Amino acid sequence: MKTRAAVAWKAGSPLTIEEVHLDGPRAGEVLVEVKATGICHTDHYTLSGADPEGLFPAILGHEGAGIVLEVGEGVPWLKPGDHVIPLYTPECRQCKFCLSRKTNLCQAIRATQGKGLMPDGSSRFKSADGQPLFHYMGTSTFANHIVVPGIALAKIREDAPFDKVCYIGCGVTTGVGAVLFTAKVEAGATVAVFGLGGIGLNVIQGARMVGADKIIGVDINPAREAMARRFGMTHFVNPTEVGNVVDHIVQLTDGGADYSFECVGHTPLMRQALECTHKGWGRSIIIGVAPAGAEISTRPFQLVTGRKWEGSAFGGARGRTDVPRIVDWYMDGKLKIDELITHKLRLEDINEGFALMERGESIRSVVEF
Ligand code: NAD
Ligand code: AHE
Ligand code: ZN
Repeated sequence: MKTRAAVAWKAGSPLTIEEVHLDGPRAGEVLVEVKATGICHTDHYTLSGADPEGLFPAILGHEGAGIVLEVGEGVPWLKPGDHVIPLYTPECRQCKFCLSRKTNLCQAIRATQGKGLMPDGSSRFKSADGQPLFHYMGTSTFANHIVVPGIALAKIREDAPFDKVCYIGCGVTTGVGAVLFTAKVEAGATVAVFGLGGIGLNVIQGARMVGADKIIGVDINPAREAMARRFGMTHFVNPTEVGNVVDHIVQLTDGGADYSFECVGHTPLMRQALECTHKGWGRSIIIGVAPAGAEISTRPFQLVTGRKWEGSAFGGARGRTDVPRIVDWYMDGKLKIDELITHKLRLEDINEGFALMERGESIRSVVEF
């Protein structure tokens, strides 16, 4: 079939809107009509050329929601008409990783996904002149129609609005899940959040959901303060206004935060996030994605004295199991999403979504098809 997509031809260049060819689903695969997609900073990161796994030409996008149109053989749990959220972290429920119960990082299709291909090693997308286009994160939600492995689709309730719950496909789940599933923050804890964008604000609302006591937000953009306070932040720190961010947070928290989350992808901040946690038990969770070649460092003494450095991908969520529950939390009013979607765009205007992010003017831009 033919469909419309925003194509990334090369690193650093704007996307172009094209009519592209899409082959139908093979065994284990599903054809989905994407109704809406968010633009996450990770799309920006890959488009910039900083992603060592970045491939071009490709169709980016990984924060979508849509409707199943056709189901290949061997996917009995889905049928045409089902509402779904594509999962860049699938859940096969059979691989060593899924069966371990210790991680959400299903590896069933990770190798081909990282090469921009479907599990059989081929692409379903071609440009109008027949050139194969790479898939991205197994999702490519900047296309109006996509083919996705069945294990990479979470079935969600039909009354959930696509233009809001698409954000659960990455940002909401990543932020809220890092608090609930990765860190398992407890009521009364003190939490420091570095970076108050599309991810960090969801860490803040996760911390509020579990009853954290002090929730400290750190951002160089003063415009983030008001929104973060609405989501539960109790203290705002602008690094350009305090001498030493680590000392400042240690003072605010009587010795250090119980938990911190880095939601920017900047290695000096990752160090600060670790070092502002409490001696003996502080845990710092890296969420931000740093550019190719970047490395983190700290004095090993920070770890010897009981702080723990950890990471979280897709909030530690098992997509097919947890994403439908997170959609319910939103529909039941336990989670806020609408306020974070600051801009709605047509596919033709998708480059404006990237520009708004660069200028720090948007939290989430959502493209509706
Ligand atoms: P965003 O652009 O919406 O937000 C980034 C925020 O960081 C902005 O508010 C910006 O002002 C702030 N910031 C930038 N430099 C800063 C600094 N030096 N000090 C303090 N604040 C600073 O981005 P996002 O969509 O929230 O994504 C954040 C990061 O999380 C990105 O690196 C993204 O790739 C990553 N991410 C990771 C996962 C995962 O599963 N681990 C999932 C989604 C996104
Ligand atoms: N390709 C990058 C890695 C990017 C990365 O860490 N991605 C996160 C999700 S970001 C979503 O916005 C993730 O899930 N990582 C686990 C995985 O298996 O990719 C690089 O640096 O190579
Ligand atoms: Zn993302």
